Amino acid sequence: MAGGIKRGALIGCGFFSLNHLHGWQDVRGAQIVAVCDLDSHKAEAVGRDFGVEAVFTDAETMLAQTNLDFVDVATTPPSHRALVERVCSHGLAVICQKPIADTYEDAKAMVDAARSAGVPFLIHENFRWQMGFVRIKAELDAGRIGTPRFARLSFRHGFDVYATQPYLATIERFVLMDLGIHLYDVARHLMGEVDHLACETASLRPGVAGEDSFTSLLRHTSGAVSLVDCSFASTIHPEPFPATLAWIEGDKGTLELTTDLCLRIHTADGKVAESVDPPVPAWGERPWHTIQDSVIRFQSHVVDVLNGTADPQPSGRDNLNTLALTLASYDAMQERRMIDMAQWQEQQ
Ligand code: NAD
Ligand code: 89V
Repeated sequence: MAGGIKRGALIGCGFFSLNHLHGWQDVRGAQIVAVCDLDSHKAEAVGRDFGVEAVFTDAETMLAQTNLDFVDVATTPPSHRALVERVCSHGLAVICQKPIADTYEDAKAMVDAARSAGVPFLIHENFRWQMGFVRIKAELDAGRIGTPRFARLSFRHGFDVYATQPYLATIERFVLMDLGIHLYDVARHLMGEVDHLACETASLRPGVAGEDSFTSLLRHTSGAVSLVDCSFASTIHPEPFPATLAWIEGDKGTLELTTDLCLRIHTADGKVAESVDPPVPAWGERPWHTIQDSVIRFQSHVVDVLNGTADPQPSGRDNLNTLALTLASYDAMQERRMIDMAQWQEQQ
């Protein structure tokens, strides 16, 4: 696959897929040459709007009839395993949106299918690709604050996410699977793997079936501790959605990411600050622009992986550990206990 324009297909032409498609148009080295959705109206509309002539309503037909290098799965989790396994059976690289799957069993099967097929398997998990977290990771790796020993990741808002993602109001397992999974990936990415986890959830907004807030405590294998909290039912002005507040303390300083997209670096030399508010893509809009910018960054990374010049960030295999934290959080809440993550994963 080295070099040349990578030919891709997108499966799932719904709300967020438009960001994928715009992102692929911005990325050098890849082109979407086919789209597929069970809903022919959605597939045809996306084909028309993005100039993709090959439009399908059945994934297998598309895979059989189209010369591809990779497939970008942008559907919701119930379809992820079947689609990823099917793409792997065609020997194609595959990217799958988060959550990778609703169960650990399905996720492990997906990872096994990609390994057996010998194909790259990435998860479209873009929070770690947001400008603020890219900068924080760089400062941590450079030792700017020494050894990290405490972190707080907080995502609290009152934005109407249900207008564009109505399914979020109907799923029994909601905010941990939708947003907690992002924050747990960032926590692992910045602070390392997790030894033990505790979690409390709450359902705050009437009419939302699942939990819409949670508070978690993570003990990392390094000995560091993270607090991860989230609410989709908060009243905050100005509305901070979709910004994550981050606070990371090391033995030599502190990294602070504010909800108005400023990175502050506190050390013995004082405090320096920089904006990590990315430009709004020509096709984008506030407040989604930080996520839209991260889509471009992530998809540019995918091309590097397809060209063999980068390792997947994150891979499906790596994302198993993020899914484990997410699913174990429900067990921690139900059983009111700290979860030993090694034991939890052995028992799956
Ligand atoms: P959506 O329901 O708007 O779109 C999903 C589309 O997939 C639908 O049009 C549906 O018809 C299609 N589909 C389902 N099964 C299919 C199959 N087997 N073959 C072909 N098409 C199929 O959902 P959405 O809001 O776009 O979310 C999609 C995924 O993206 C979710 O997993 C969500 O968590 C994720 N998401 C990620 C981000 C982010 O990256 N930050 C943001 C929003 C949503
Ligand atoms: O980014 C996402 O996964 C979106 C939202 C920001 C609403 O959680 O679903």
